[in-house]
Amino acid sequence: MDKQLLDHYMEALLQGNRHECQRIVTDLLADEIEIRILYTDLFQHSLYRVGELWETNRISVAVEHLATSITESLMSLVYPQLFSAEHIGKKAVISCAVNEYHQIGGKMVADMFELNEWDGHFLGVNTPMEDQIRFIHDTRPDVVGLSLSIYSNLPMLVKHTNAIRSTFKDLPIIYGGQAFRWGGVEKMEQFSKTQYISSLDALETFINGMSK
Ligand code: B12
Repeated sequence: MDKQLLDHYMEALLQGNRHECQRIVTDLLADEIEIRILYTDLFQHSLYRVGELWETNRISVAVEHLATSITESLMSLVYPQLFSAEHIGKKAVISCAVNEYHQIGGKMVADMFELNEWDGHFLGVNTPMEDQIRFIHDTRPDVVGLSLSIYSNLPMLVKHTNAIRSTFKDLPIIYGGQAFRWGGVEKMEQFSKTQYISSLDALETFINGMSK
């Protein structure tokens, strides 16, 4: 994506200028930008930048919250495209691991399933394991996806996976999220039928393979 546009968007985002951010996204959608590119090159890129600014005390928690909420509202601009996709009867259940409050990545993953003609059920943050297992039991998905942003939550993800595996022996489970930048992939892939997926690009390849 054009650097000047990125800088301009970032400036508007940090100022809380929702209208300008919306105008930029609406223009990109009118130019038929791929949703995957919009999500990673604009939304993810700017939120990672927000994280760096926050970590180094150059912006306040209030500004970070504002940028996050603007981004979440902009994702809904994609929804007309999302909901017009045909459905092929495959289902994915995506949620954040227990104790995880970062939901945008998981939401993007659920949207990618929808865009690829699946039902992408997103259960949000910190969903209790028992409720998630009941939901899986009721909906019988073809795959479950778990998102992890905080590396210290890895033991919860192991516990979460154990709980799913004890009831659903063959259900494919995919993992993702930036916690894995600090390790943990081998630990999760010790479980049968599990896979770490590092990007939305790799996720599309996975979905295409599962759609056949
Ligand atoms: C917004 C934000 C918050 C918000 C989240 C609100 C919300 N509605 O989601 C709030 C305020 C709740 C928050 C809280 C905290 N946060 Co925070 N947060 C962020 C921030 C700025 C943006 C997160 C985001 O949306 N990123 C954009 C998305 C799109 O990126 P993503 O999550 O990586 O997702 C992509 C991929 O990873 C992948 N993916 C993600 N999930 C999955 C799942 C599957 C199945 C697959 C296949 C792929 C996949 O696909 C996505 C698209 O490419 C990040 C900065 C950053 N680098 O992201 C910090 C960040 C994640 N937070 C951090 C921290 C430390 C915290 C707190 C501990 C702070 C505190 N002291 O309280 C708490 C922890 C809360 C908790 N228990 O979860 C650190 C984590 C560092 C670490 N070592 O783990 C970061 C990196 C900031 C930093 N630089 O220090 N945070």
